[in-house]
Amino acid sequence: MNNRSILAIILIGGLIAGLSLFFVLGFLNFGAESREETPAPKIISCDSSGAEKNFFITGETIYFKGSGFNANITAYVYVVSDVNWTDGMPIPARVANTTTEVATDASGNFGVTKVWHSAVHGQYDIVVDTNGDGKYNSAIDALDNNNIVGAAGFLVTPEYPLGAVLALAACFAAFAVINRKSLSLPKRA
Ligand SMILES: [Ca+2]
Ligand SMILES: [Ca+2]
Repeated sequence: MNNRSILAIILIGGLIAGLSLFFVLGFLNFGAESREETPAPKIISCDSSGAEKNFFITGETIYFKGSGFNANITAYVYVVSDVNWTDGMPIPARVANTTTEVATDASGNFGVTKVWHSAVHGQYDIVVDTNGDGKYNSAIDALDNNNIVGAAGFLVTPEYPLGAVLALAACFAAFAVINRKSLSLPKRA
């Protein structure tokens, strides 16, 4: 065998190895993409008509709705104080007097569902634990999270008395007048 044929064998061998690697990587990548086609289910906090709502007043009723679940399952619902979620973490204790279960329909959805009859002041998230293991699994469980500043799913604030609102409005008006005056001062040469 001369040097030329050895070189040719090395080149052909390299080419075959390269092509095989290309196809194997392409196949693995395709597999990853097809897995991503099943997104995690979604939930949102909403009002009684189903419109998304993230700001509530103490004593208001809070609703939620969801889609993208497995069909005809009973999943476990937790309203919890706002936390940072990481995959696999245990779900914190449920807030008292909130809904504990929800059932999905034949399409894997559930419509507007009351989750908390009379909400208490605070920042909260909702998680639906679909496999009932008491842990948050990002691929299969649904979160209502990151909808307000501070990253909570919804906020419940006390209702301010009318007097306080009027006083605040007066402050804003006074501030606007002062601002106007300072703007109309003659400029220095
Ligand atoms: Ca889970
Ligand atoms: Ca929300």
